[in-house]
Amino acid sequence: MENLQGKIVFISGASSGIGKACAEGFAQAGAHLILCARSIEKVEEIAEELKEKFQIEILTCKLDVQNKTAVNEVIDGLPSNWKKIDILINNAGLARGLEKLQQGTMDDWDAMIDTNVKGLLYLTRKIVPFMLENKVNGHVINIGSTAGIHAYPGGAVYCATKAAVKFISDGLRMDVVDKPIRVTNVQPGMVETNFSVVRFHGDQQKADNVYEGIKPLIAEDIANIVLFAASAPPHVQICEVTVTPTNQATAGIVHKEKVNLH
Ligand code: 8X3
Repeated sequence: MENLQGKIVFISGASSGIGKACAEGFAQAGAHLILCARSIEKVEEIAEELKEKFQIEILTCKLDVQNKTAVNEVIDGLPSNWKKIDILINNAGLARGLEKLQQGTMDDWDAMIDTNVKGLLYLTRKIVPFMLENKVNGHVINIGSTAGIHAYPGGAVYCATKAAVKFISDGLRMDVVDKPIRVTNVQPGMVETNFSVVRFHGDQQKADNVYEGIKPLIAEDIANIVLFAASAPPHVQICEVTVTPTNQATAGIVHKEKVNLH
């Protein structure tokens, strides 16, 4: 396997969940990190802890990937030695709402499309040229979803954004086929993070119900797969990984043990 020591890894949405778990995994592997999130306080806290524990360098940035101007400014403003990014992890993403489309909230749609699709595109557009200029063995790792393979009721827009992540990954892989750049789309099913709390606008009870009666994946399960793809030898491109809990077959087909019937 490839040594990740000293590589520069850019992670969006690094303040929690899969992004945070990836930060921990790559830090442990000795990589240097650029951690971005809307909450600078949270990423700074994570950075302090990881720097001390693993003796690595970390740059933190406050960034809402929906904001094209902010993406341009943050990436253009990186110190030149930090622009030599080896691995981009497009993790920032969210689901909002589970209403039928005809009852959906347009602001929720904007947040999902602007973050999951446009934000991912903006970062990729800015960072892939650095990989080419710096002649690194670059790697773009997108966090897609099983929701991008099969739609489910109430998920039309979220599922569409993750289908877009799949096709952006496939298209980019073609666009860099003659370059030393790998593109991986990791498509997790149910992962217990703050994903459902965000989807239900902070309703913890509704979020807990999603994972009741099933053992969901945890963020570290996904980080392990991201690390595996990143540390494969440079000639090995893991194009796509789909991972679900054992009792989930597709985005919409889940077996749950009946609990708390009374
Ligand atoms: C998350 C997968 O099925 O919970 O991306 O929407 S699902």
